[in-house]
Amino acid sequence: MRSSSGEQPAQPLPAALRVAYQLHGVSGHAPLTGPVLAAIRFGSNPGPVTTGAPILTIDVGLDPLHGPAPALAELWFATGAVHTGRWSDGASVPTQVRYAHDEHYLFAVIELDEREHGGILLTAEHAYAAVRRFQQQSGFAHLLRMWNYMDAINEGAGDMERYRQFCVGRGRGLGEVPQGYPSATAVGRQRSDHILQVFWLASKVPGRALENPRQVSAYHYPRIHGPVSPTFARALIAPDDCLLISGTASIVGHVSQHHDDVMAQLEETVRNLSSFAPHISRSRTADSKDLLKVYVRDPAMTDAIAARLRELYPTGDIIFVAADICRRELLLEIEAVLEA
Ligand code: 3EB
Repeated sequence: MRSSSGEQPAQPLPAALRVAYQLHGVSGHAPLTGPVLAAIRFGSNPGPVTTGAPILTIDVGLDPLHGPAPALAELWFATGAVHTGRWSDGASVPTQVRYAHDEHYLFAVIELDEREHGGILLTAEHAYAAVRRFQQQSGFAHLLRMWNYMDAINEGAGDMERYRQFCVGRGRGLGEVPQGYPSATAVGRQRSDHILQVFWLASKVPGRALENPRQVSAYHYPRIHGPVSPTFARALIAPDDCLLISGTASIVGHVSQHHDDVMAQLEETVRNLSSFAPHISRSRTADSKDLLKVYVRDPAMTDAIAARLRELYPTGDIIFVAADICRRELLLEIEAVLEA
């Protein structure tokens, strides 16, 4: 990573990762230009993506929470020419990976129908086994950031809860990751479409995983949270020095805090996010942005949450989407990209 020590980096640093939220029909967000690697589109009627170049489009069934729900897209800009493609494993029920890459970064997605793979555990196992095999031969060996969107994340009791079953399948499919885990998000859609959607950002050179001093590492959670621990890092510094913060909730140590009080959960979550302040890149410019995505269980709470967050992060770009969080007592989760 870029450092102030004056050492020469072993390889040239990739150009900075740039991310933007594009809100159609909302003033104050200028149209964005430049080659795009991937567009993640929210809502059931996503708007057009304004690019003529090859691009990976990922439509997620999470609804934006911005008043009269305009179309919302999250754009990951490319650092050079973009190539797109598809890859398939040889399994009897094949798993397809759609991807786009430039010289430094790769974005990819797997979408599997749970009904074809025998439930959430096996679907997650198939998806992650495919991630592993694809990554090994892709030329972009290092997982930086992963998102997992699924149906009914809190359905089922105890170890049968679907999130915990997902964690079992993910752990089995992915196996050991000696390079370290990526940062991640795992949340639930609020309307069923039977699809497990896994998408990720990877690179040719490794990032640097970070843990949160206020929290037990998820991969060391005690048994009470499920038979297989979640396999993600709390945050990761990408090769360009961009800080990718995982979905962060009101958890201290390994215990959920402030059950049934969304505003208290918000304050705790913000304290957790603040742990990463020492890792914000020193090479930031006036163009560097902070992007926050807030997953809100009860859409009626959006305005109160938004008012407080705009106070705390007046210059940040903040979007809100409706989602269920992976523990039923958790009412919100926030992920962030702090550009280098
Ligand atoms: C937590 O801290 C809240 O399973 O990939 C946050 C981010 C959470 C990622 C995952 C889960 C995941 O345990 C839940």
